[in-house]
Amino acid sequence: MKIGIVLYPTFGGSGIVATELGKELAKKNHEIHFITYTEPVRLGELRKNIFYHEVTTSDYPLFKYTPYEQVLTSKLVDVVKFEKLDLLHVHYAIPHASAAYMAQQILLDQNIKIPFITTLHGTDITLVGKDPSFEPVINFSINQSNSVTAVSNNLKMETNKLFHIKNEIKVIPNFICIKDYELTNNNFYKKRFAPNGEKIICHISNFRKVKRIEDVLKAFEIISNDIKVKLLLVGDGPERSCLEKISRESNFKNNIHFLGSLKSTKEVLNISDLFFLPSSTESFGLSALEAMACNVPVIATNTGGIPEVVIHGKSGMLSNVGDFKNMAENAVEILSDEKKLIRFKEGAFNQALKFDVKNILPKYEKLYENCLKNHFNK
Ligand code: GMT
Repeated sequence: MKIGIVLYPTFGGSGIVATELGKELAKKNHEIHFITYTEPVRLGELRKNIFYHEVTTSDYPLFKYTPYEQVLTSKLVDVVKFEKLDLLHVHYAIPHASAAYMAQQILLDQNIKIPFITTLHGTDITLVGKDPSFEPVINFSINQSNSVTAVSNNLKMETNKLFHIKNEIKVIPNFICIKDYELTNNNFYKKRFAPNGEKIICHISNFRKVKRIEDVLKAFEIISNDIKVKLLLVGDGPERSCLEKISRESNFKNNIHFLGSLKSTKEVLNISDLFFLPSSTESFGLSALEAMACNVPVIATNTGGIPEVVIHGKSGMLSNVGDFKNMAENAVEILSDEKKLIRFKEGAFNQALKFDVKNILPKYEKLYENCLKNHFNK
């Protein structure tokens, strides 16, 4: 199949899932065309069956805001026609689903039929999408999609609650390629950050408010009273400078490291003992899955789709949103008992195996086949 994948190319989970999906499909001899505004961070080197089409906008003095959606639409029309694509798969509804719908209509006018699939990732529904300034367009373009998927049952439920959705939303969970997370020799990094055998806690995100990283700092302070620990914070975003200020003013400043954004997080996860994800909402929690793939148990909140990914008492522990004291207690319970820690590490890895690409990729391939069949039999 020739598939156009539209995505956000940044460190966010939706872009990572879309890029990894394209890479895996390319390995199975599908021809993949990534369409976005800059090279996706996880794309890596040139590969067989993978092409990248950049959407370039130009400024015109009249435009206060660059009309990205229109430029993307034109690019979709161009790529579908020239590369003879079979279908479009757009990740994150805003503005990709409405751009795909528009491209579909323009192509139809030229007697070219192409279906498009929309994958909902979370904030496109739960935070941004429900905003009245986006809602009618999102609602319409989800209903116009030839197939719709959500990354968790919870996101499907939220979408049906917040919008008037007429078509069936199929749940296809996010995935990881477990082989990519194999343990490597990590002594160098371990010594660098934990020279005296301290346990390592880490958090990885885009440092937005929804991640509640201040709860990681509060829990870390409590944990530090009982256990020798170091905290690694990976990523960047609007909350970073405020968090840096809090941490610099704390008694633990020498035990907290802000590492910034990393293209590969495996090296940090491979030296970590616990991963923290105290978000106020999370449709799935891809970073938690990546942690578990590296044998790292997760301390998280029992919100959104997280309980579908992290199993309380097995692959991690869940607390109510904002209950950093309970998160700290759970962390101490796991970290202070070596046998328990090993059991949780095994539990984390076993849970991650369920989301290995070999279990999830066939679901997407089947979806594509059905979508094409339905579209052309209409
Ligand atoms: O986590 C973010 O804020 C980024 C966002 C994105 O769109 O990249 O992540 C969302 O999609 C990920 C991939 O499906 C999910 O794993 C995240 O849980 C989801 N984030 C939220 O729902 C807050």
